[in-house]
Amino acid sequence: MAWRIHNAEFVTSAVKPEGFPPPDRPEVAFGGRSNVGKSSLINSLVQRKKLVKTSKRPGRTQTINFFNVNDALYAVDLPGYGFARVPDEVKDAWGPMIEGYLSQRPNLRAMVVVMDLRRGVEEDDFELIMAAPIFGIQPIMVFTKADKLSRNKRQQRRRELARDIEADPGELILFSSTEGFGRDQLWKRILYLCGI
Ligand SMILES: Nc1nc2c(ncn2[C@@H]2O[C@H](COP(=O)(O)OP(=O)(O)OP(=O)(O)O)[C@@H](O)[C@H]2O)c(=O)[nH]1
Ligand SMILES: [Mg+2]
Repeated sequence: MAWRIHNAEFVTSAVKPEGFPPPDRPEVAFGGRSNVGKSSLINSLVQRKKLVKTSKRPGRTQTINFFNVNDALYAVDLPGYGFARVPDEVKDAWGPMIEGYLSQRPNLRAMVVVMDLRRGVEEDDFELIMAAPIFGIQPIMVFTKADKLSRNKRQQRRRELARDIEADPGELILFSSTEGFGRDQLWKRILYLCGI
């Protein structure tokens, strides 16, 4: 596709609106459960293996991290939710931090809700999907780690999930950060919502 990544760099990390960069370009955020693969997904999108720190242990990303992509948009890596082993103070800080973010970013165009294809849409995910439009943001549902299922299982899962959320199966984006599939479909959707 025509969109090629010529520049992807870390801009800043913040927990409060005072620390966010000026809202001078369209922005897309990546939310989802802890350890689901949000940071890996961003690396895969920008084709930089180590731009965003990832980890086998849940709770790796604990602040809101802004990345400049092609000087055209910000990609924002959010800390994950829903993992029991994350310390209480981190859990308690999550809600206000995310709400502060969602309500203070006039340039935010899309929220990629990253889910595990095997687990599907869980309660916290559903809440985020429902909350996004309240802040005027379009949710994009992406199911990652799709490489962990066989081709047949993947398509079966696609149909099941589409039925669950009353969507067209073709609308669901199946993704794999390790194998790189789903990338073009996701970029297309992000760029469309960002008006690029
Ligand atoms: N097989 C496979 N593994 C993946 C994929 N995406 C992420 N992983 C692995 O899942 C683990 C978690 O990945 P991260 O990208 O750090 O997850 P995160 O959602 O950013 O996690 P937090 O920052 O803790 O919220 C790492 O061990 C990754 O290598 C994928 O598409 N396929
Ligand atoms: Mg992370």
